[in-house]
Amino acid sequence: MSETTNAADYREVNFDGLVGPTHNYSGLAHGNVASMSHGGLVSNPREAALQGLTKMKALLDAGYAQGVLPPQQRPDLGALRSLGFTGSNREVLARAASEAPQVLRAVCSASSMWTANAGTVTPSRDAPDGRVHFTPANLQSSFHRYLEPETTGRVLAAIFRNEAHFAHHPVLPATPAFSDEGAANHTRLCGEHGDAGVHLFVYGRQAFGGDPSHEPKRFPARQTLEASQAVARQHGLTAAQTVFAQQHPDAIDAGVFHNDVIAVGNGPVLLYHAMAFRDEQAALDELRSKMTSPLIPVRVPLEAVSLEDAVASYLFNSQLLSNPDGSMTLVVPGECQEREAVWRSIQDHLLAGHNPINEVVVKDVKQSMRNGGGPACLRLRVALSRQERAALTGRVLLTDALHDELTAWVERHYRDRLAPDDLADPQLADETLTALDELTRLLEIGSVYPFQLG
Ligand code: SUG
Repeated sequence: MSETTNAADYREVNFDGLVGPTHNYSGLAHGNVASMSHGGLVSNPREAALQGLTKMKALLDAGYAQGVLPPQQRPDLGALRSLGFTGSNREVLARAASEAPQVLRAVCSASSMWTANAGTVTPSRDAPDGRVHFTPANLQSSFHRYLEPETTGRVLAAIFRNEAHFAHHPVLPATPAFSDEGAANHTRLCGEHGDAGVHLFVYGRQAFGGDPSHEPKRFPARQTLEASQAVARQHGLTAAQTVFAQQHPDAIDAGVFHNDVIAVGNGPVLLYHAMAFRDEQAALDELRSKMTSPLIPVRVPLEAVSLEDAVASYLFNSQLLSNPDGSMTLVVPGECQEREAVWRSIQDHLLAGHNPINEVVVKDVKQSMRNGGGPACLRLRVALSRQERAALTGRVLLTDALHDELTAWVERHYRDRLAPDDLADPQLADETLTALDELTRLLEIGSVYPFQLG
């Protein structure tokens, strides 16, 4: 942090992932109840991208700083070639469709839209060298997401290019012991965004020497303690700045595949479900002992919201945003209105409770929700000082004009219907490349895609 930067100069920027043109439902994510139950449905990529842009615009209009990150190149033809499919692009797609349809679906996934999994970010306020630190997540738990980090790293390095302000670390070894899913399992708690923060890393499993009886039985734990510790080390965070807490294994088995499906923090507030942590009291005690401002826990009990309701509604995958008057706004997905217990809990525990949350805004992100991605999954939070915001490369901070251009771009290029069989259509691959080439020019971020790099 430069000497002229003070706490009030910081703002949290939510960088939402633009939904890519191949958005589809392939049932790829084991342990993600929505993805598993919607596999095979026809998707609407245009509607999905427009729902995302509408959310971004609503938050911009409400006075929040909003950023945007581009989608990835899909189908990932390079991945198909590395798996032995040869010939022209058309031949590669046709062979993959007939010999390995599951693999084809995976290389078409638009999963990079969930930028909460793009990586972990430490604001300059907390880093020893005063720079913002980034580690792209290896996402090694599933093949379709394992394909993301290389381009993610290039995109982050292109936008946060200025070395005086931004530091980029290598992806952790993509092996189960260092399984890393990024900011979805990381929460920074602080007073104001520019105050010193404590970093809560939530893991599902300890790879080396962990007790197997503490692990989930049905679904995989996607984050290891070792991965979280390595990211904290890369970013120069000390023991006094970090808390490592284990996620409750029963929650993972009920479909809570990331901590951000059962808890969300902002400033000093930690909104969480009673089943979020294996040892709730220890996690809270350690947070309290390390934070410099008082922690405000907002606990939703199991009797009020069952794990099934939490997973179906994504109540905890909401965005919790700070307002200038000290109050907070919770941006929840539409599904919260459809579950009576959840909607009642929002009124009784959140709005009527003794905490800064005084507004709830409902947003429709149904296209993403059917794949298990709510409002919070769609954004990567980056707290930036005024100087750091000025040092960004490209047109990535949303304005009315950029919103309108992106909307027109989606309307020009996206299909309004994509069935699993359409993924083999070589025309779709061509359309996508044309759209992405235009997008990098529109965002002024330079060449980030494999097809642009040759
Ligand atoms: O990794 N779904 C994603 C959803 C990620 C949500 N992110 C956060 N909770 N932060 C996943 O499970 C489904 C794709 C498909 O089935 O087609 C998928 O990858």
